[in-house]
Amino acid sequence: MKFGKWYVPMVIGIIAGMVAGNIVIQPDGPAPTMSSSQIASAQNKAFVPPGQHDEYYMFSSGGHSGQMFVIGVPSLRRIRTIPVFSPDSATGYGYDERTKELMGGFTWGDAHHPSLSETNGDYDGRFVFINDNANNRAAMINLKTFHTEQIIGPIPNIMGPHSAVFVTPNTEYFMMGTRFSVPMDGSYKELEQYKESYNGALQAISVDQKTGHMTPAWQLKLPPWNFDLSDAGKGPSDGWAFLTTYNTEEATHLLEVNASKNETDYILAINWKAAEQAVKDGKFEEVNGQKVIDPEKAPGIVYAVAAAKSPHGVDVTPDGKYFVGNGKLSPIVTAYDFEKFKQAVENKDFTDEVRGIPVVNYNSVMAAEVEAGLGPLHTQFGTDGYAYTTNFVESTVAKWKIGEWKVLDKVTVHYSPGHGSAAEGDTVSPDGKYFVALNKLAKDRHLPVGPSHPENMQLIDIEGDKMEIINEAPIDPEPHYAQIIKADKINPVKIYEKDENNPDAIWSEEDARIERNGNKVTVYGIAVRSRFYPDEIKVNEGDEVTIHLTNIDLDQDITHGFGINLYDINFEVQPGQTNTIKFKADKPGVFPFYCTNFCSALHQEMQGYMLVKPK
Ligand code: CUK
Ligand code: CUA
Repeated sequence: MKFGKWYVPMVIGIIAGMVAGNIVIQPDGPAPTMSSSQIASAQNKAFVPPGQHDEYYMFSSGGHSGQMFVIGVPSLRRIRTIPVFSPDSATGYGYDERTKELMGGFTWGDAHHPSLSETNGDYDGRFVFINDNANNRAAMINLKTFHTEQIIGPIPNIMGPHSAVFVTPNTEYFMMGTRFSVPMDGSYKELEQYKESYNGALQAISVDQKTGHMTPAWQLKLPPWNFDLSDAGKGPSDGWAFLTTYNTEEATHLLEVNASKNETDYILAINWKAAEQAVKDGKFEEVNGQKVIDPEKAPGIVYAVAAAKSPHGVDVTPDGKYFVGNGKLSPIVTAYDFEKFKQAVENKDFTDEVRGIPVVNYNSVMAAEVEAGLGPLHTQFGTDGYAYTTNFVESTVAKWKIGEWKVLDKVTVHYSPGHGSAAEGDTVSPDGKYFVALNKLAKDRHLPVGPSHPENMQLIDIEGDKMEIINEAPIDPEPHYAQIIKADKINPVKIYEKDENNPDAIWSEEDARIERNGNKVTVYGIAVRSRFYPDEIKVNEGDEVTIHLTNIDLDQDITHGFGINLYDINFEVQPGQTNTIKFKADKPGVFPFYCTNFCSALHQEMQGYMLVKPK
């Protein structure tokens, strides 16, 4: 099998670099400066004057911070951090009962890939989903409130759902492929039994269209390969999902580079509608409460096609006609023709079968090999068939065109881009205009802050023939992937609607009270500029205390906080919101509580006392 003209010495260089753990080839030294005309152009295009809003929201993964970052484009101003998998004392996330329960006892997560809900393959601004690679979880953020509303997991049988999440064109499902293989029944098996007893999987999670709530639907059992970034088909390829694998060697010690031994790995094409049908037909096994489909027993679901050495992301073109695999250890991006792929499947034009998975004839379905550069990782799309691929090793973004299949322009970024994100760039109708390179290293691009530097986002104007860097900003670790959506698609609520039926809520100071039942004390309180009612809470040492607090200030942006000194408690109530905390009054003494969130000129006066009477 041949993959076009390879730069053999470069490939060897990349692999040698990978082995040495030294794949970053940029020299240290001052960052290149822009010319005055470039600066003028950048100011003109990226400056958003005070008081004006950005044209786009960018939802970025917060990586191992466990959170999601909301950033304005083109200003690159960080507008909000949405706490998801880690506690956040600034918003009280992880302290009150609702969010404590959401976090399920974990204190961190590794959020990689946000996925905005779609209707007909276009972002619809309802929800955004994100995966937790560390703890096999998935979260849903409601874009009406920008709150994490649901977290599911740890989902049994799967491990490290990294190649996730990606939604199907009408958000029927979002899917997560696994990075790690494990014994799928949760049992103990030695690594020597890896090939027989370990499996990867594709997890499908169904989405309630009204609420956005998630339910694990089924799991597709896959060989013990590691799966990388995936995408759902659209248009003609709707009904299919694509995953790359980079460990067809089935290696357990990847650092010995035995996972890079094979000249080719695979892209898996998965007919998820056939998988859905298999579940309806009862062709699954129930394992730990999950419906597990074994493709060897339900053929017609999984196909493989060769891909250049250890591919990274696979992306589907806006028209759904091609899926493109990014070579990582090979300098090419391969475009596969989906129509030809379907024909090859129908004609059984297979060259091989691996673990019961038919391998489709590469030469029948390959449309083009684009020489993108060193270390191509991910591709996004613009208007008129333009595509933008991040090259990690050579720190560039390459622009190429579907159909022409050659690189038309390249821009050097600083440094080492992982993902890139174009405006609506993975939908059926990308906007063009902007591309943000999510660079893994900032090095000397910003003021030095000690040995470790932030990551670096660079905004590239992609409207003209030549790409132009017009803005950049540091960002905390780690924006793996981000999606950029038109700002007018999102309409958050200004206040929580008054919920008269919530038994925990009260709406006037007359209803404020403290109830005692044995050693259980329940406080029904309100926060209103600038007092708490009640503002004296008297309990006995050892009491089980529940505090329901409602913010009756039904005014935009009047959020109150509630922190208790030395009790490790702090939470917030947004306008119209009721939140609850429960704790044991196990420390006797006098403990002030106060509003932690600035709310008025009398914010400093907004306080009270909790008196815990010793036994
Ligand atoms: S993976 Cu490709 S660069 Cu987590 Cu999205 Cu990081
Ligand atoms: Cu209420 Cu500060």
